[in-house]
Amino acid sequence: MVAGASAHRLTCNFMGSICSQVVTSGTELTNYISLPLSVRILMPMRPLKFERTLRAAPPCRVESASKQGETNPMNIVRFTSTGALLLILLIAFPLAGYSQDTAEDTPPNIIYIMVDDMGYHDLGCYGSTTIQTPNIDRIAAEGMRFTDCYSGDTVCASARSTLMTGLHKGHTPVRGNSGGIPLFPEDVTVAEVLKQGGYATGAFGKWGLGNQGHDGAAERQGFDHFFGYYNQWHAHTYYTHLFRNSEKVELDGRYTHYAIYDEAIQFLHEHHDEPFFLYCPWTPPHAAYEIPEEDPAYQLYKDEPWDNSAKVVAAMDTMMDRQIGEIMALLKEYKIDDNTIVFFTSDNGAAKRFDGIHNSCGVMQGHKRSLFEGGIRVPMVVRWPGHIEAGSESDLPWYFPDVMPTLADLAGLTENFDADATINDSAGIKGRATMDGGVGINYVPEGIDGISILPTLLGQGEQQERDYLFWEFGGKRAVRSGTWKGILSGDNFALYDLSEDRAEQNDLADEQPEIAQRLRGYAEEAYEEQRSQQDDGKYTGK
Ligand SMILES: [Ca+2]
Ligand SMILES: [Ca+2]
Repeated sequence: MVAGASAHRLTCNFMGSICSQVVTSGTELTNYISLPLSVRILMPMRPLKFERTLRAAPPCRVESASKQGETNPMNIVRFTSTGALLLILLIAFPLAGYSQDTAEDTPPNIIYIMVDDMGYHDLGCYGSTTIQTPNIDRIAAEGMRFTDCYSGDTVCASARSTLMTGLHKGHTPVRGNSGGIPLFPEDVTVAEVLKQGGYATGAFGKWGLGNQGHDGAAERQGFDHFFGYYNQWHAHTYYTHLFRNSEKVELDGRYTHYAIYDEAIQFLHEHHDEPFFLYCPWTPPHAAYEIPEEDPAYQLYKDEPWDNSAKVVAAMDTMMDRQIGEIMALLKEYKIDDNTIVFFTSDNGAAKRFDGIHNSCGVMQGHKRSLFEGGIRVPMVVRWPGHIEAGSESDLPWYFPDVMPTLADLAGLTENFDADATINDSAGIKGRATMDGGVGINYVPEGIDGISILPTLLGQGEQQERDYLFWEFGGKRAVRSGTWKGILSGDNFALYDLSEDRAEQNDLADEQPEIAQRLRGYAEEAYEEQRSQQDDGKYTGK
């Protein structure tokens, strides 16, 4: 290459023993010829499709070195001659034919961490100045932060039902909050979808959708392994027994969340070398406000001039942040950091606002058990290096029912649709092909309320739009459409413009009658009568 001609950068991701090497000259590149053939050529922000058939790897991206791109420094191969470029392409493409069963054909691992009753503003990356969450803040800095993400409900169990089924509160099977109202066998969960896609599935924390030994139990709803509380009333203390796949486990006074965390880590150790779905519906900072006094996170806040619940909530958040930092370090240790997508969120708004201390809901009205923004808007940060742009932010309104189709999309489970297969009789849902005469369910049911938000996460493709998001609680209904939010309470319908009025102070229903009428129509159409909300056994504390 003549002097002054632009150099080129070829960005590749070589897996296996060579993945951490940085090559600086064309000469050294020839060393790769004799290396193992498990090679993946993978681009940051590349189109995403995990096909399960042999196919050619996508071509490497070649870009001018004078245009400084945001590439992963670990995977940069630099060279300065077109000869070397041709050599690399010649090397790479024959190797690409051997990419079957390598990471190229492997869907990403999925970690979904959902803490309990954490407020929208209780993280540094959402403006907290009192609660230290450096590791979660780093997930945001290295991934995408959502400003307008919502839970599917304003309390624990039904929020989990919307998350697990892709159905909003007007359709989802579990609408009550006793913790003992069960999912039925025919209800399709996120875990069942991913399990049919070959994922190892584990849940560690608070289930809330059926008691131990019943059909709603997590291990009968797609999870290979569950450890924690089945009934959320059981989760109102951190010093009790737990359950592992419905078997009672005595902890002899150990803090339950430590045990839950340890078992989640054990799951990672056991499944790091295969696609896994690690679901962590962790219980902190839900009341009771309890944490071992010797925990470093409590020590951090013990001398603050706050009431004790404010100290303990902060400590619980910082404790989980520390554990999340350990999980992220473990992903790096296992070299699965770049093939693991990590979600962090809260299951509903803050249980207490802590105004004047943490200001957990900021200007938003309400808190847990309210359909105002303070009750349903939640933090959501998502990290997947090389795929989700670092430090990005989105104001897309989305919520828990979107998780199932999004994760299925991530896992490449959106092919082979069978519109005629009936897979959920009670909900009248038709959808994807079934296995074994409809017992095991393949893929995402048609007719769910959620949509995939993968195009937004990846910054590519067209994000599907929809008319509205829907919530119901205590006889009130709420909808969001664009920046408009409406709340139906009895005969009264209030309309707010969230772009200017996140506090929902100014009812514009009279000023904007057409918009109010449209949203009220959504609120009325979205709700269908619930099926039996009978507990499968009242929680007895046993
Ligand atoms: Ca909750
Ligand atoms: Ca099921």
